[in-house]
Amino acid sequence: MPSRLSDAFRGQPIHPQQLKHPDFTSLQELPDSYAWNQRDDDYPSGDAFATDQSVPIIDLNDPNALQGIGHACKTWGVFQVTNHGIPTSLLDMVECTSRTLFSLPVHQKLKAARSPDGVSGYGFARISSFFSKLMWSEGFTIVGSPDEHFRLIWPQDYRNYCDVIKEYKEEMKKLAGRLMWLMLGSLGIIAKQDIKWAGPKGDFKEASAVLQLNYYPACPDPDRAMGLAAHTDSTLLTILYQNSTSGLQVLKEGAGWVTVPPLPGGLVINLGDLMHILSNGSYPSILHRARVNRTHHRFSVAYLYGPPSSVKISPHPKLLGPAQPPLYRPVTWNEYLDTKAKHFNKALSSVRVCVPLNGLVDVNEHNNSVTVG
Ligand SMILES: O=C(O)CCC(=O)C(=O)O
Repeated sequence: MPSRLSDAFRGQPIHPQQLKHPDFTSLQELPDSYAWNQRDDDYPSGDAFATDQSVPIIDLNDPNALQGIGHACKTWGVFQVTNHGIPTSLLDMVECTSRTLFSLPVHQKLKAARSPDGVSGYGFARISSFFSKLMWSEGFTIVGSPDEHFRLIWPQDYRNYCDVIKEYKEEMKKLAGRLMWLMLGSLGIIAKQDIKWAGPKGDFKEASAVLQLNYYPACPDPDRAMGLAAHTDSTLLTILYQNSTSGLQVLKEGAGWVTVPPLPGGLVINLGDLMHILSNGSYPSILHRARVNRTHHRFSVAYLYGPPSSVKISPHPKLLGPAQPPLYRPVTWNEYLDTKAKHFNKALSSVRVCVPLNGLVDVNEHNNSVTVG
């Protein structure tokens, strides 16, 4: 994990109002501070309009998975995977850990509260500081080991919960490395030496990651509430587990907000801003948000994956040529997080060095007002 990740957020401390976490279960009506209007974010609001488009599903055992992933990355920037090798029992255990954590009384969870300028721990969505309205969700961010924070919450039996998280992170790391090669392969980058930071074995051993547990309590007025506002992730890629309650939506150009339905045993893979940079703008970093449900609680677990802290991500040389100049300057994950924390809705354009030539379109151009993830 980038060691300076917390520094990247210091410019945007959480507003004190956002530190007073409510007990959602006690709220029978949606407080005004949680009621979102169209003007509270810059994107189409309300329900996704009818579309026959759906996020691609890729079976990782399919011999044509690479082609399927290439197509999904280019046209959507998000897809779901099956046969990914993560045991269902582990997904169940991580959901159970998350459910147990979030169902604790607020005062107990606040023992592990994220500090105003920190990253790890319990609290509101980090992106809350960029919006005037509050989000109907709770989060728990795990950077490195969960031991320190879990010990505060469960002094007696934190070890079991820590073991689940550690195992989950290890398995996710392997899957993320596999997905990286599939995505790179689909861009025509296939040799291990083409990505030096993948390491001698090509297993991306030094990669960084953050685990984000999200909880969206049942909400008395879901149409006016927002679980997590529209944002793109700063990552190379994100692996999202969602429980059986739907809520994740992605913004598909020409179709509006498309719901990504929970797929039993499946995982959602979305591309982040760093992959958009690496692909020189050809793979979109997908704008997404989470809605809430009137009767069902929703849980999701996001594995946010990026390069080692010293590595600069830049448009890959194999994708460049006289008619394809690099669109972005090289950035480390830390530098990009710094940029995103300051200019969240202009982060990609602020690291951009040139406009595409020959009528080529930067696929994230329409996302000019993306927010930090
Ligand atoms: O809960 C979800 O479906 C989305 C979560 C997400 O976007 C995030 O944690 O950054």
